[in-house]
Amino acid sequence: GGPASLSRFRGALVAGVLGDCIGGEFEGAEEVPMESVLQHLSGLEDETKGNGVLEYSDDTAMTRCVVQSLLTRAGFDEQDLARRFAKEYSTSPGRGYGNGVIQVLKKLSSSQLSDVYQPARDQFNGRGSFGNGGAMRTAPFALTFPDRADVKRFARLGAMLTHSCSLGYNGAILQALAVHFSLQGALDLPLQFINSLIAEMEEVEDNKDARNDARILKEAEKQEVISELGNGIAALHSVPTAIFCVLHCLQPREGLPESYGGLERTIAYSLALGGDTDTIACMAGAIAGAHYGIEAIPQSWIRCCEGAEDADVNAERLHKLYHQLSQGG
Ligand code: R7I
Ligand code: MG
Ligand code: MG
Repeated sequence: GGPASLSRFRGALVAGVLGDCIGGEFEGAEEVPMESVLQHLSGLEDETKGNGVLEYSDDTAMTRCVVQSLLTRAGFDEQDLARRFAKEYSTSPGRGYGNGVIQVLKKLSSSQLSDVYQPARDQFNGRGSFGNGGAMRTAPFALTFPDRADVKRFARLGAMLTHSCSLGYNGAILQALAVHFSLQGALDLPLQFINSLIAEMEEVEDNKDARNDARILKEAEKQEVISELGNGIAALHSVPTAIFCVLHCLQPREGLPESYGGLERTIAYSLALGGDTDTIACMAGAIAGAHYGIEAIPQSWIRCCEGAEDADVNAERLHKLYHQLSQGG
């Protein structure tokens, strides 16, 4: 499809869900042989096996909140979104949320909260979380707002409800911009795609907070964050990885079945990296889905994943909203 076509919207939202559901199998694994990935994926196609449904995790649960909030409010409303996050967590607390963010979600449930951004600011001794939880749920902002300045502004605010460290919310901006550019067809010229992202992020990160927080992460790494968590739970260590997966898999790659198209390659490759596989595959899936469109997604995969059909329906609604907003100016 052309820029911002319905197929791209559907591809982005559905492939994000698939990445999460399919990637959950390997989350936290240190090394994942490609053979295991391909086995897992071919199991999805074998319907006689009756795999049942692969459940989605916090990545999709929170993305769904963002989608519902944007659709219901026809734009960004931090109170509404905060309420939805809190409600979703209290209804289904077992979706694999990060350890820190649970505190925020509990505080967001409190009715006498005057500033919805405050609980996020109190995280990690007042520095805020640098986790990738803001980035994992950010694609809907790119699928709602045609204007790039709006994508950046609302991706940032949406992430700040749980992630007030600049590494956390800037990761969300980067991921949203990647979906935004992919939706316009920018991955047809990969080098230009990367340069656009770098140019945008240089502007976003040109301030004291961003420079300061980058140092904090280096410090935290020394304090064994990485060895404790495995790679990838920091936004800084997963959003660029997700973008890399998409770029790397634009072409056929050795070790991956020739029958695979680019979207299948992207998901497979994301899983084989190990670490935060559900989140990296979710983010890579959203970017790749915006590029390849819904036709590139195997039906058998869609059938296996909880929430994939819903995502498809919601993609159509976002598509409508996006084009309404772009006409309204
Ligand atoms: O970022 P977040 O929502 O977690 C998302 C991840 C994804 O992989 C999901 O699929 C799910 O598995 O979780 O949750 P946070 O709790 O804000 O951050 C995740 C983890 O990063 C925390 O539990 C901490 O271990 C670590 N972390 C920090 N550690 C030290 N100092 C995040 N920020 C800090 C920090 O400032
Ligand atoms: Mg998860
Ligand atoms: Mg994860």
